[in-house]
Amino acid sequence: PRVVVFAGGVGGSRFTLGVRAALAARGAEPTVVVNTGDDLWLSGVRLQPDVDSIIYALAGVNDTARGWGRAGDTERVNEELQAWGAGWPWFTLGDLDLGTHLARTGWLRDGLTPTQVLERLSGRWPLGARLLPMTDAEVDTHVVVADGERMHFQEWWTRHRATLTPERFENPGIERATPAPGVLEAIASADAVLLAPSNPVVSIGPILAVPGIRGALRDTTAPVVGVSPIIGGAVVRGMADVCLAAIGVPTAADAVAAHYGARSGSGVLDAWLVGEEDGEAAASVSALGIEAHVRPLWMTDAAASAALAEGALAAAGL
Ligand code: GDP
Ligand code: FO1
Ligand code: CA
Repeated sequence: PRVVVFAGGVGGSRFTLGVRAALAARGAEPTVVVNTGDDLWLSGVRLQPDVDSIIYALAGVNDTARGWGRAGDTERVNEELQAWGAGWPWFTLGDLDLGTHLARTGWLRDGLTPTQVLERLSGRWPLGARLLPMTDAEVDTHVVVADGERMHFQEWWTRHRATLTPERFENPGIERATPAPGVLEAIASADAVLLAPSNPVVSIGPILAVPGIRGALRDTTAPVVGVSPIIGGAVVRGMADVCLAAIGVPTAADAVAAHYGARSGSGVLDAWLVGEEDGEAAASVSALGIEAHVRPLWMTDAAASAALAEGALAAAGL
């Protein structure tokens, strides 16, 4: 079957690992549409945190404890950058990770598109998945905080740890962006589209905000199945609760489903996987016109991620 996954970093890569395993048993590989809203320029290089999280996780070279970057990385170059006063003092660029950024930046400067660069980056290890950026446009996520100050999402998160109350999230220029080549085609010809349990506001949000992608989800003949990133009324890790509050959505599995909406109405979901801890949310999800499936949602290891992916595929009728 042809399966498309929408994904951010940590939740996205854990879920993608599960989907890859579940599809391997069916002789297929997923196409993953990755959020590029987290991307930024720093010290002359282009970073793509969510893209790199997924590449590293699929290659098995990721730092699983920290949740970003390469396992066993060192920080010699970073110390030197800090000594020069370059980059951000609160932001660490690992030595191995910098190799990725240098390779990517060089290819971008050679004139390759982000899609072509990602194709090259995907060739080093057998990833068992096709990775596509959501768009080739630079539409980095900005956060506007209480006093009207605007900063890059990475500064808001890694420097301020989401302690500055966000007024809104913006992706400047996204209204003029187009989906990366292959994205609309993959959605249109899919047998299932899965929304990973990624941050609904700053991971799945930017993907859905690329003009044409939301419409493609509404038009595809494939079922669209989402997995709740909220378990027992709380985030597993990260700052999705702060992001959701900023857009007026409670940190609850059914509220996130309502935010995405039913495809039978004006939304994008046919089915929604909620945790066993949120069994009572299932009724309100069904009332939205979205099929609710109660499942264990904890991706604690590869087997749990694969079981979750099996549940999502089953909800899509695969
Ligand atoms: P980021 O880009 O690194 O922030 O990662 P994503 O946007 O892909 O995913 C972040 C979300 O993943 C958070 O809101 C977490 O609640 C969710 N998440 C992390 N681990 C799990 C898990 O094991 N199960 C579920 N259901 N959600 C998870
Ligand atoms: N997160 C941090 O909390 N501190 C860092 O210094 C940091 C560096 C970093 C470098 C490359 C990269 O791809 C990701 C990095 N992250 C870091 C993670 C990243 O900021 C976020 O956790 C995700 O973008 C959130 O989605
Ligand atoms: Ca992210």
